[in-house]
Amino acid sequence: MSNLRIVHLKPNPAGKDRSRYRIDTSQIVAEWVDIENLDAAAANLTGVELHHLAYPPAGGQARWERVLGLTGKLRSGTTLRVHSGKEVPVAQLRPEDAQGADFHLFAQRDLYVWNNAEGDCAGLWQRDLGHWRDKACYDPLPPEGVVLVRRGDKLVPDAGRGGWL
Ligand SMILES: [Ca+2]
Repeated sequence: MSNLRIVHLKPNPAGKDRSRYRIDTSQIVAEWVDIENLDAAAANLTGVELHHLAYPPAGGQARWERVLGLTGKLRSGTTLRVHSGKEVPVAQLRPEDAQGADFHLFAQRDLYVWNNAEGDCAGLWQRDLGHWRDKACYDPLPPEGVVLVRRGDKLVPDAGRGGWL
């Protein structure tokens, strides 16, 4: 089993426009998740889907919802960043959204993905084999502008610069 791991997630970009009717492109791509291949060999991404927990508008039980399907291979030790929103050139990303990843993919929908109020989980579903490659969750109300980092099964605010990354 390969070691494909959800390592960082920025669910609540700084300065986000909270109107549901005006989507700001530079804000939406500032929401992202990093997937790293920690294995010594390349990881095959074909058949792997990124999912998150969606909550019905009327309330009730959260369910897994597909964000997008991945394809291709991820080389050993490299990181793929999946941004919410439609594709923009990497040069147009803010520095903090461009740096720290080797490859950038976009969910290609004008929708924020990662829940703020309810918290959320990121999951890598291996569709053809019917099992999870990895899963990690964060608590409700993540701080604005903060990159959550992986600790065990959770994504949490970084306790201190440099110590863990
Ligand atoms: Ca969000």
